Amino acid sequence: MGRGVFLFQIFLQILITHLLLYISQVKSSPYTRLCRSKHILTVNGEFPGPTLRVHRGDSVIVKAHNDARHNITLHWHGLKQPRNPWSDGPEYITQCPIRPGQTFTYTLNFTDEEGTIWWHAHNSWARATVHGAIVVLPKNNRYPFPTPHADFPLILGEWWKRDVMGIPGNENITGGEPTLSDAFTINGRPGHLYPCGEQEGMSRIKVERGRRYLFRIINAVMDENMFLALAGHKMTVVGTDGSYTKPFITSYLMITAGQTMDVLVETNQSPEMVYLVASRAYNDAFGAGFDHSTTTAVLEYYDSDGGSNLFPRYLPAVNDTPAATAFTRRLRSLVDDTHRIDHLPMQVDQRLFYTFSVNLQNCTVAKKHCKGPFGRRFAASVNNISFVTPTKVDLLKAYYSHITGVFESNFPDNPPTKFDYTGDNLPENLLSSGFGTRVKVLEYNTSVEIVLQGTNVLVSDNHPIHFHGTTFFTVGWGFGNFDENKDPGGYNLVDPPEQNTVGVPKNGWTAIRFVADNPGIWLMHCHLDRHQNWGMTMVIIVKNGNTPETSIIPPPKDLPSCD
Ligand SMILES: *[C@@H]1O[C@H](CO)[C@@H](O)[C@H](O)[C@H]1NC(C)=O
Ligand SMILES: *[C@@H]1O[C@H](CO)[C@@H](O)[C@H](O)[C@H]1NC(C)=O
Ligand SMILES: *[C@@H]1O[C@H](CO)[C@@H](O)[C@H](O)[C@H]1NC(C)=O
Ligand SMILES: *[C@@H]1O[C@H](CO)[C@@H](O)[C@H](O)[C@H]1NC(C)=O
Ligand SMILES: *[C@@H]1O[C@H](CO)[C@@H](O)[C@H](O)[C@H]1NC(C)=O
Ligand SMILES: *[C@@H]1O[C@H](CO)[C@@H](O)[C@H](O)[C@H]1NC(C)=O
Ligand SMILES: [Cu+2]
Repeated sequence: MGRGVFLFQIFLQILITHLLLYISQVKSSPYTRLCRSKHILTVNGEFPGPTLRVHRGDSVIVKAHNDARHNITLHWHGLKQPRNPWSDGPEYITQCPIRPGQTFTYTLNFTDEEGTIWWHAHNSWARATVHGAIVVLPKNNRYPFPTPHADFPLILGEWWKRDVMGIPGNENITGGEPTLSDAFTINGRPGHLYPCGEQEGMSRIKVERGRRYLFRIINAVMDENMFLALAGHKMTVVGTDGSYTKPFITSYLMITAGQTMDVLVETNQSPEMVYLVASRAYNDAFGAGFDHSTTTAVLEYYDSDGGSNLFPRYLPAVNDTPAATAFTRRLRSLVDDTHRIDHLPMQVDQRLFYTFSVNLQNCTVAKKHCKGPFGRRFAASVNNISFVTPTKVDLLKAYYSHITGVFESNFPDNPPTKFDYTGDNLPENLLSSGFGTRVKVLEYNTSVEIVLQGTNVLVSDNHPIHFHGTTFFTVGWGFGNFDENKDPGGYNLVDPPEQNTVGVPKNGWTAIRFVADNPGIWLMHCHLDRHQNWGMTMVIIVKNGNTPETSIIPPPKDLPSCD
């Protein structure tokens, strides 16, 4: 394929508690899937990329050397990055891209997270292939459950026969939907239900009988929330997004784009069968999902002589919103003598109300650029503002160096127009959004509640909303419009789940709380990349506190410049 070789190289060096040195060599990365070969952007030639294994409390230096022909940045999804927005990664938000030939050093301090988080590229659509797991082990390996025999990442992804780096540009040119992928994948492989899936090999997880394993499930899919089920075995959910949950047993998961789930599995079944992990989209919006595509991987006992494939008894249908919400409802934080949630604000200093809409812009350019519904262009917004990403300088530099004219500090606390957000047949004049680079500024240490309200403006769906720079507690959610008089009475202030990504229910709302104690510039966006590209993004600035210990650290010396 005459598309050139896209390589990307990264050196990992773990300092402080471990003196391990990981040096990885670049390799050319041709991959064949669905009987077609192409070159993809990878870290160290691997797809999915290498797993970063650390203990809570470690500091890690990652030297990211860009040996590709594309710009790149890396984001550490779920890592709080206290006082260090410089290493957060989103392009033109906290840094300019690392250009071909350049190196940038990310510093990762693992302070609060424990469990599974992940890393991915945060520029254009590079994260489709540039992603991997981050395993944060507890100090002294003290888990709040019996120590698992072993653990495995199960990374859900997507595969396109075409070059993914062309997708966002093309989508912007046409104004329509981005090209749908050709397959979902588990650990990089589509599985036996796709053309050529069986010949090209399935992802296989080999287990011993009579053991307890920890599966670290990551939804790295670009554009879908996912259902997942495992044949023959119960799954016990014990964590999500780098925090522990009260254990619960389930036969399926709904994991939104960007989330992680830690799941214990006891290998107590007969080795006479081969057990399948199966995953398909959860997508309840019109035509946006692709329905019948199910990715599979194999769970196989070492003493198995290869019996027949057992498919999970129950995997919810693509539009099964009740199944999605029944699962989500069960997530609760683990609270005991050693796991407290004392950073959950009981009193709130600032209440914000943000609407999340998919919009349509009237066609003001040539018709070939208006391939969305009704001959218009897609957009998406938060409080009716479609975010415009700067291109000449990143927001953090503009903020830190007092460069004016890059952003405005007037992101609205409430939607500019009140309407029946989740009503049917909403009036035409609600369809179009405004554009802008507006940020919300929070004083240091503010206790914040944000109600995330989904709307039915063009179409409603479950939007997986991801916050950088903080975790939050999901204290409530419901269908329809949030009722400020009634709904807070039903909040869970005892054991709400602590998350970095939450699926706002289709035609519903979610209330989250957090303390703004991490100074910096932090992105908040929908983790469905088409919505993010259309503008369903906003930025929060948390101001410095009064002391050096509560302020942003100075920029690293090798910070890339946009010039
Ligand atoms: C990160 O951890 C290292 C090592 O403990 C420390 O020197 C550094 O100050 C930390 N960075 C921040 C921003 O706290
Ligand atoms: C997207 O398209 C619009 C309208 O055609 C254009 O103004 C804008 O510059 C494009 N953005 C990118 C990133 O290509
Ligand atoms: C978009 O076009 C529709 C149909 O022609 C019209 O009713 C509406 O007012 C237009 N909206 C804007 C914001 O111009
Ligand atoms: C959104 O902003 C656009 C452009 O300013 C405006 O035409 C539209 O009425 C606004 N819609 C809502 C719901 O506020
Ligand atoms: C943050 O706010 C809490 C509660 O209001 C207060 O107890 C604490 O001292 C504040 N911390 C700082 C560093 O201002
Ligand atoms: C790569 O980044 C530089 C610096 O911001 C920018 O000027 C250039 O346009 C980018 N290249 C692409 C292909 O986006
Ligand atoms: Cu969305």
